Parts: sequence; structure tokens; C-alpha cells
Amino acid sequence: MTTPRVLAIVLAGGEGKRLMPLTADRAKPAVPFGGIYRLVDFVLSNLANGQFLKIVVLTQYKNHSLDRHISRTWRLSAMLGNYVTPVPAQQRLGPQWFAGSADALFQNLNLIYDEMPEHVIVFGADHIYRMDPRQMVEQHVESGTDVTVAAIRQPLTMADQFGVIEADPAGRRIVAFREKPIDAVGLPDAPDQIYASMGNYVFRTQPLIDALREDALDPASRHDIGGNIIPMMVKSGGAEVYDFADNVVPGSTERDRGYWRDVGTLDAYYDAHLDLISAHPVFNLYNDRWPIYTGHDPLPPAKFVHNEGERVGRALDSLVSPGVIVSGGTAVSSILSPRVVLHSHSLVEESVLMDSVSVGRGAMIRRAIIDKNVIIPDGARIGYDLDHDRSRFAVTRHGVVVIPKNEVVER
Ligand code: ADQ
Repeated sequence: MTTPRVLAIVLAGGEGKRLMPLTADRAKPAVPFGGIYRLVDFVLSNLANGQFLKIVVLTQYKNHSLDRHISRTWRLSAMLGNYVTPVPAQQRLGPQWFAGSADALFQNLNLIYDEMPEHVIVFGADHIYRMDPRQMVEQHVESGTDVTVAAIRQPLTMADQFGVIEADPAGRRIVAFREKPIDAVGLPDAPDQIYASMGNYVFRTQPLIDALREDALDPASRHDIGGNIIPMMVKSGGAEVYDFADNVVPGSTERDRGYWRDVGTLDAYYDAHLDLISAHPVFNLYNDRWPIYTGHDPLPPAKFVHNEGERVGRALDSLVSPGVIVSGGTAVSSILSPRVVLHSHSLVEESVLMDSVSVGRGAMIRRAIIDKNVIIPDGARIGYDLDHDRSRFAVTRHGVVVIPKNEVVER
């Protein structure tokens, strides 16, 4: 197969309301993950590893830290015509910003005309996964269909969070697509599962342009790709499904194959962190045949300082980023982001600490997400008395305490 001309568009404008307070002043794709990454790094790494190197990232909501991260980190070789370009909402159609994801594409049709691709990849930016997009594009090109939608089996109970796909049992044609239905039924071979859209699509360019134009003229449309564009293409018989279970990423193992998490809620975000730190993690950051790229300041190596005569100053089953100092404290099953400091006799368990969090002497933290720059005072307890925590911070349904960025915590 000769390589087709492909433009990749990453939708990175989501507000991420359900990730509040982590999205109070950053776009969801800019939310830090796994110590040194941002959510957007996962989709961008998948595209770059798959050699799709012309990438536009559509941003809108609180895009400052996202733009900065992309322009600092994602520098592909311009000499070879490669780029990752963040494109903020342009407000060209009047005062309102993008109505929905289809409107974001419609307003940026000029980017598609400039590149004249044969196919357009449109991927979301909110998921933790490895995927080789070449395999999906290959299926799409061979089939000649207008759009191919990536799909994965998910629990029926989560149907109202996904685009639910019904595929022709004899093939891959999509016969029905409903966005976030509340009355979905399970699959014939697995009544407790549905076939969910991953929010990743490959389009033939012309049918995409035609559908976006038609949708833009419809005053009743919400201008949403999952809600409007895909159902329109299903109706005209031009939509097929790509089964994520068929995707094989170089260097993957039985254990981490097929891993995909929508980290749309704080509990899902927290659980995906715990997936990183077990002894044999279900998501393996160490697969160097399919690296996850990111960028951060040049920092010294993590340092562990031992209090004399005591078994403290250590981290177990944890990810410890550059610039961390564990000075006589202990971290267990936790993620320590750059510049975190644990002072003497502090204990951090099953927690996610973001950039520059400082944990005071003797403080104890368990099952918490602590955002950037928070200072935990000496002797404080977080996660031990949830009623008290609820009176001052957010506590998730599963009992994880979330402390927002720059918060001044009292003892
Ligand atoms: P949602 O994630 O709920 O469902 P949406 O809020 O449109 O859909 O977000 C999709 C992607 O587009 C996200 O990456 C988001 O950041 C981005 N986005 C949203 N509006 C945007 C805008 N105006 N400009 C730029 N980017 C924007 C989608 C699909 C479902 C599918 C799930 C899988 O609609 O069918 O099942 O993803 O998680």
C-alpha cells in the first residue's frame, strides 16, 4: 500500500467539568498524569509513533498551559514538513465559541484545505492508552468507507457515557450509532457489555467536508461529531467500525494489550494512576518500542535522604519523578511528580502528588490527589477523617480526597 496523505486533528477543547477542581484553570488535555505527563501526550505519542506527523491540536477552554506544553514539548522536524500545531478557537463566526466538536472542525476547514489530505484522522485527547493508528488507517483505506470509528467493549452500565455502536454481525458496517443513550441493550454475545466508540475516527476527506457543511446549516444540530456527524454518515451507509481488540502495539504484552481508560471522572483518573504502579502494571510506561513522549524542566535526579538510625526516607511501589526529595519521609503506592518534597516522618500512601507539593514533618496522607504547589503543614492528616475532609476539600464517590492547586491547607 502506498502511504496515503493524512492530516491528524486532535480535539483538545474539552472542559472536563467532571475533573474539577483539576480543570479549574487548565483544559482537560493539559491535566498532569503519571508524574511527568499530560493527558494530551498519550494521543500525540500514538500519532507520532505511528508516523502521522502533521498534527493540528484544536484547543479552546483555558488553553494557556496546554498551548505552552505543546509548543515547548512537541517540536517535530519542520524541515521535513512535520508539525504539531495548537490552534485556539478563533471566534470567526461571531461571539460564540465552538458549539461542539463538529463546529470546531467546521471552523478550521481551512487547515484541511491547506493540507489537501486524502484522509483525516480525528482523535480525542482525554484517554490513557497505546494504539498503533496505522492499523486503523489501513483498514479504513482498504474498505473505502467514508468514516471508520474505533470501538472497544465497555460495561453496559456505562452506556450513557459513550457513543454506542451497533455493527452488522456479518461485517464491520455500522447500522446504528447512538450518542450516550440511556436505554442501551447489551451485545448478543455479552449482554452486560456494549460496543463503545473511543471518540477516534478516520474520515475520507470529501465526505467529512460535505457532512460538516450540511451539519453547519442545521439549526437543530448540536454540532457534535458523536451526536450528529457519525449518525449522519451511518444513515448514508458509509460508516465502519475498527475493533481496538485487533490493535497490536510494538512491544506490548498480553497484560497491557487493549488497555484504554477514559479518565473523565476523578475516580477514573485516580484508578488509572493505580494501574501504573503495581509490580506488573497493566499500563506499562516502560515499553520503549512505543514511547510516551513528554517534556519537563531539566531537573536533578530524585533524592532519598535517610534519617539516621531509622528506616525512613524511601518509596515503595511508587513512581518518583526528577527533582523529588524524600527527606526522611515514606511514600507507598504513590505517584510523586517533579519537585515534590516529603519531610521527616511524613507518610504518603496510595496518593497522587502533583508538581511541587510539599508534605510537612509527620503529616500523613492516604488516598488523595493533591494538585500543584499545595503545602501540607506539619502533622496534618488527609484521607483519615473523610467527614472532616469533605468540609474543606472535594471527596469523590469512592472516597478519594482532592485538594486544588495552590490551596493553603490548615492543620
Ligand atoms: P465525549 O468525550 O463526552 O464523548 P466531547 O465532550 O465532544 O465528547 O469530547 C470529545 C473530544 O473532543 C475530547 O477530547 C474533548 O476535549 C474535545 N472537544 C469537545 N468539544 C470541543 C471543541 N469545541 N473544540 C475542540 N475540542 C473539543 C466522545 C464521543 C463519544 C465517545 C467518547 C469516548 O462523542 O461517542 O464514546 O468520546 O470517550
